[in-house]
Amino acid sequence: MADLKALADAVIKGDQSAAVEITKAALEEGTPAKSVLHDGLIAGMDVIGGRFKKNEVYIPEVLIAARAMKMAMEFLEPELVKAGVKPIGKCLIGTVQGDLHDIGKNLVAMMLKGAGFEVIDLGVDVKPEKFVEEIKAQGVQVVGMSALLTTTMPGMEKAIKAIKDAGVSAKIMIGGAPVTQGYADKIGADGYAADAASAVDIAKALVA
Ligand code: B1M
Repeated sequence: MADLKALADAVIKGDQSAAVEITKAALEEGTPAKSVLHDGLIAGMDVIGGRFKKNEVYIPEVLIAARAMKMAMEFLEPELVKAGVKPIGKCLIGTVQGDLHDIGKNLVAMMLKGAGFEVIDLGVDVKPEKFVEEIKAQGVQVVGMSALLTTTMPGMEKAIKAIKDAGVSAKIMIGGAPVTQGYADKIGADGYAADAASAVDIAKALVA
C-alpha cells in the first residue's frame, strides 16, 4: 500500500528523490493518480503553505518543496491525463506593464500549481491588451496580477479596465508588496492576497 503520508512529508522536506520514488512506487502498485496528487503532493504543499503564512518557514523552503513536487509531477502528469483528472481551475498570471519583478509572482504561480491549478504564466511587463488576448485564447477563470513598484500599480487598474471593456469574464486577483486590499477595492479587483499561500485561498474562493 503506497505511503502517501510519506510522499507529503517528502514534499514538506523538499526531498526530491523521495518524492519521485514514492510517486513512481505508488503508481506502479496501482494507486489512483488523483490520490497520489491530492493525498500526497498537494497535501504536502498545503502544509508548507500554512507554515509559510504563519512565518514558520520562509521562501527557500517553499521553493524547495515546490521543486520536489514539480519533479514528482513529471511522472504523475501523464497518468493524470490518462485518468482524465482535471485541474481545480485555470489561472493566468503575470507581472503588470513596466514591472520586471517576478520572484513573488513565480512563488504565487508555484503555490497555485501546488494546490492543483493549471497556471499559464505570462511573465513580466505584461500589457493590458496581452491579458485580454490571453484570457480570450485560454479561457481562464482567474487572472493574477503582480506589481512591486508604486509606479506600476496603475498598470493593474488599466488591465482591469481593458478586461472589463473587452467584456471577457474572469475573476481578477492582485498582489505584490505595495498592493493593499483598499487598492484592490478601489480598482475593482475581485480579490487581493498579501502572500503566495493566501493567493491560493483567494483563487480557490474565486473559482468556487
Ligand atoms: Co526592485 N524594487 N527595482 N529589483 N526590488 C523593490 C520592489 C523596492 C521596494 C526596493 C527599495 O527601494 N527598497 C523598490 C520599489 C519602491 C516602490 O516603488 N515602492 C524597487 C525599485 C525602486 C526598483 C527599480 C526601479 C530600481 C532602479 O532601477 N532604480 C528597478 C525597477 C525595474 C522594473 O521593474 N522596471 C528594480 C529592479 C529590481 C531587480 C531587477 C534588480 C530585482 C528584481 C529581480 C526579479 O524579480 N527577477 C529587484 C529586487 C529583487 C527587489 C527587492 C530587493 C526584492 C523583491 C522580491 O523579489 N521580494 C525589493 C525590495 C524588497 O522587497 N526588500 C525591490 C521577494 C518576493 C517573494 O516578495 O515580490 O513582495 P514579493 O512577493 C510576495 C508578496 O508581495 C505576494 O506574494 C509573494 C510571496 O509571498 N505577491 C502576490 C506578489 N505578487 C503577488 C500576486 C498575487 C498575490 C500575492 O496575486 C496575483
